[in-house]
Amino acid sequence: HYSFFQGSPRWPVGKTHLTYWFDDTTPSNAKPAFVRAFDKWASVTQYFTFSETQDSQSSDIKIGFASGDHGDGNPFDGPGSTLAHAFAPTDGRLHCDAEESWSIGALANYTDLETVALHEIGHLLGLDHSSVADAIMYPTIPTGAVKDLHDDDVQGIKALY
Ligand code: TQI
Ligand code: CA
Ligand code: ZN
Ligand code: ZN
Repeated sequence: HYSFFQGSPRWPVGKTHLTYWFDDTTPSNAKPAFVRAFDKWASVTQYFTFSETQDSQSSDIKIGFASGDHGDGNPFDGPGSTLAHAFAPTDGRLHCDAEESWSIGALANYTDLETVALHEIGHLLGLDHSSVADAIMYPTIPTGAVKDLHDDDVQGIKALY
């Protein structure tokens, strides 16, 4: 079953459009994977819409790649282990560990960026981890085919918004 963060933080009532911004550490081929992940959340929630902005100041969500200590108190740890993290609403920061072997699409020995992006966007929207093994918010990285959102993820986001 899905769960929320302590206190169920969420984006404000009426704020259904969120903008995202890629900092200059984001590889250009990573962007379409994020765009697909945002589109998946938008289509299942029928609540949120997302669009890219070039204006970091006004952006709701800020995406970047970093390695080691990158100034937010949650240092990355080199290849493996922690792959990415995102903060609960309404922080909006989403960071990927630049030292991972990322792939666009499932590939043996690589981590599929779109799957991780789907999971981290769930955190950005207010979902904590789920106990349903097939849910995107389940705290184990799935292997093989790129995963889609599960009914449990959709139920969770619909319960929060
Ligand atoms: N990063 C953890 C995660 O996103 C960081 C984390 C732990 C976290 N607890 C949290 C973030 C609570 C927000 C709220 O879960 S990770 C997976 C999964 C990670 C893990 O790199 O370990 C995915 C990133 F679910 F597969 F384990 C993406 Cl999909
Ligand atoms: Ca790592
Ligand atoms: Zn970080
Ligand atoms: Zn997680």
